[in-house]
Amino acid sequence: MASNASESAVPAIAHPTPGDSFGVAANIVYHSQFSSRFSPFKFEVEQAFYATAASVKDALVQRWNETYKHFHEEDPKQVYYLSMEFLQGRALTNAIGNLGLSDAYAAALTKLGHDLENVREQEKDAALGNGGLGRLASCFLDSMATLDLPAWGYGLRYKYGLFKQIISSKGQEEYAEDWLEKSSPWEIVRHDVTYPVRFFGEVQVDSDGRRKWIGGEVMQALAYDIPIPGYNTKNTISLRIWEARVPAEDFDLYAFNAGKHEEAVQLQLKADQICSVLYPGDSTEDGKLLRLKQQYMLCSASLQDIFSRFKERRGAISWDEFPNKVAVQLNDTHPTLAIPELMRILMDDEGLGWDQAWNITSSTIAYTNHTVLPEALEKWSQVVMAKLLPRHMEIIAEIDKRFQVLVARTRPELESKLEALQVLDNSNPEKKLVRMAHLCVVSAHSVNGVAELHSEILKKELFSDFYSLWPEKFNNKTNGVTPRRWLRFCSPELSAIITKWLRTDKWVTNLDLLSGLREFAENKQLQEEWNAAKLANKVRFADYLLKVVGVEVNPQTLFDIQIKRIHEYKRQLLNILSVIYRYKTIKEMSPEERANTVPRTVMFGGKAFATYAQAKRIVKLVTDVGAVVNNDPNVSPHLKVVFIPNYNVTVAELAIPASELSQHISTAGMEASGTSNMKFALNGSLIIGTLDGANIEIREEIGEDNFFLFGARADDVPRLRKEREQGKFVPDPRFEEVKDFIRSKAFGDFDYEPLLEALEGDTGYGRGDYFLVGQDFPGYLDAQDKVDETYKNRAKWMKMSILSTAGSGKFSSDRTISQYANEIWQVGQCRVP
Ligand code: Z57
Repeated sequence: MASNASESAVPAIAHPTPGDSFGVAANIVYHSQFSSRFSPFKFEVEQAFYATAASVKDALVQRWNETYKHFHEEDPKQVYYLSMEFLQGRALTNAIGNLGLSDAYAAALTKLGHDLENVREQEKDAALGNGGLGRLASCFLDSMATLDLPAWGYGLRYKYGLFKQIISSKGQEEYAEDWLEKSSPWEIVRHDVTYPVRFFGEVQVDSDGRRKWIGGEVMQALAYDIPIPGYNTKNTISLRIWEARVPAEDFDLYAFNAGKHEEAVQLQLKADQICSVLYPGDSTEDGKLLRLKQQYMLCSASLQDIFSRFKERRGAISWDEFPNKVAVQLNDTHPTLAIPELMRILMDDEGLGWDQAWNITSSTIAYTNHTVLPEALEKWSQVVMAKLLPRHMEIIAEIDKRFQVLVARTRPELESKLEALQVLDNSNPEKKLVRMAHLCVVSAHSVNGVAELHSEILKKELFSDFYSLWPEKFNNKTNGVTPRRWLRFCSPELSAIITKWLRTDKWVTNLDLLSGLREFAENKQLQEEWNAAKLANKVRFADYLLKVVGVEVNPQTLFDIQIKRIHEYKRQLLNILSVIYRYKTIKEMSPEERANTVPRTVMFGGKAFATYAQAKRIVKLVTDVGAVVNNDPNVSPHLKVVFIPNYNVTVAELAIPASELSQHISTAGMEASGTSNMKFALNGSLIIGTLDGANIEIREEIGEDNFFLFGARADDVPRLRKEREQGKFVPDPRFEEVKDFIRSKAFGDFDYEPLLEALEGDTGYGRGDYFLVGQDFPGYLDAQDKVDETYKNRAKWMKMSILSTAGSGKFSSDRTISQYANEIWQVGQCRVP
């Protein structure tokens, strides 16, 4: 088993190169010997992981230094992606894969008595994000590095990332997850990169009328860099995450002054709090002061860093050059404070006038919207904002004032709507608010949605009047996912087949080449190989479920998966209600009829926001249904229901390649894009879904025959909701039957009434079945019948599966990022020679 590293007959330190597994082994041994985790008596799998990661990090840091040296010399325009979330997952497989060192590391570890498969399992997910928005940011970093763009990601270094989900008999329970417990092997602390960040205080006016923000609490932001390697390129960029600190000098100063010791301790606590925890809301508004502090920490530190880089490269400063050297993309409204902060720096620190500062700010900043759900649109109290950031509140009020003047001057007919359009919402004098999305739309030069339908809804509904003012600002950038992590590395089996049939592996960086598979979609040989790869992935996932979750699933059954945050609009409830209907149906069948059904394993995974009661009830219902169905000896050979606990990036990497059918069944108009739909299609999983978000474009690309479509159209939703409220809706008897079955306590005596109640038209809240579960139920059952019928025809299913992959080329984040670079950022490639 594990060998003693000091006994290995390998030469001392060498740089890892593809052909040289001895050199790689030596490098690992070197790191193991100088690692605090290493004991000369053992070199076990955990030590092996940290030593391997340290060795890989050497290679990354070397490339990373070269990359930024090159950027510095070439001085191109750079892009800065500001995001409160980066959902990175594990890094080892990705790093060695991108470096082309997978085989070398596998061989080296074998020499050292280890197995790469086991070693990589040691790594904890970096879960500094909640869901789609955070994972998108991480896919974008991978593409920006791979496309040789001079780019940086900026985020926060939360101590606790997304909570760990444990499923007990009570349902979901949340536990803190300290991803830094054993330290992260990838980050590099940059004690040379720190900036002061101020909170509270007041605005002072100089004799010359210049305003200055002074006083308050001053903390320090300390940079940590995580290297992000591109695929097949030396370019390695950086995800820079900030940690809040009290500078040691300050602390000592206070500490030696006896009376102020307490104050020093308090400030330290406040600093620790800022980066303590990721807010775990996904599409939920969270109006907490601490969250606003986090947002400002990100914006202030990142902009200071951007300014210092801008200044460093030019002696005499021409501020109008700034937008030619800097592009800032805001990932949702979470980093909106970058707007008033940029204005403040330009005016108060650099002495520019409003108009010049405004032109620079708006040409620099671009905004991406990720949701139209009203409860997810950030609004901050003006009182809170004025207290925490007095100068920013002044600037925001001035932006609002000038916006009103502009509308009055240029579009008097909008006068009546002005209040609803303003940045400041003063409609309730007790609770005056800042509408962060309006601030973004008014200030940025680009506003984009994340799928065609979503971008249309932004123009026609959410921001329609802004669109009439500035049509040129609005654009679409359909999301994408990185084909490295989401196909090449998570399914090496399928990747090898694709490479074999396309006779090239160029598809990894040119995903459109996948369309070359179309001509072989009916080829028996390909279908057989395809089926075998999918089956291998199913077996691997079944092993995981048995080992980690303790449930037995049969890899010969249809693997049907819905994994995403639990939300009413995503309609996991629709899925489980149809499962209940299936259970009832199978239960009532004769043994002969049962033998004729398509056996299915229906799997759910996802986290519910801790205080989102309905979402948690849905989780509970799924597990309760599973307990009954899986233990029913007549039914369980034909149907199993599994809740996969603690869904995260690593679980996704196992589940997606194993999936044959995936569910993307949101109420039309509510899912901005979805990105797992792209990952599933890419992996040959067929989609059952509504005409929502990117589903529409996926269906267009892979062909409507290869997509199980059902449900109301986005255009019809408002009318259907109204009809529902007016009691005009006649429910399908099967819908009523399923609800009655739950009410009969068939799945235990947990109180499901609040869930069932919300499905009725007359809740008394005027929001009866807001998500149209009852409306879409019959169409959904029909679509599921079609799934079964199709699955019985293996050749047909395989053809559809191959065509799903073949049609996924558009959904590479390389395509998305190229569009951002060309159409929004005007940033070109800068490749390290
Ligand atoms: C989040 O993950 C998304 C939107 C939000 O407003 C917040 Br807050 C978090 C998601 C959307 O729900 C998905 O539809 C979309 O694919 C994803 O962002 C990336 O754009």
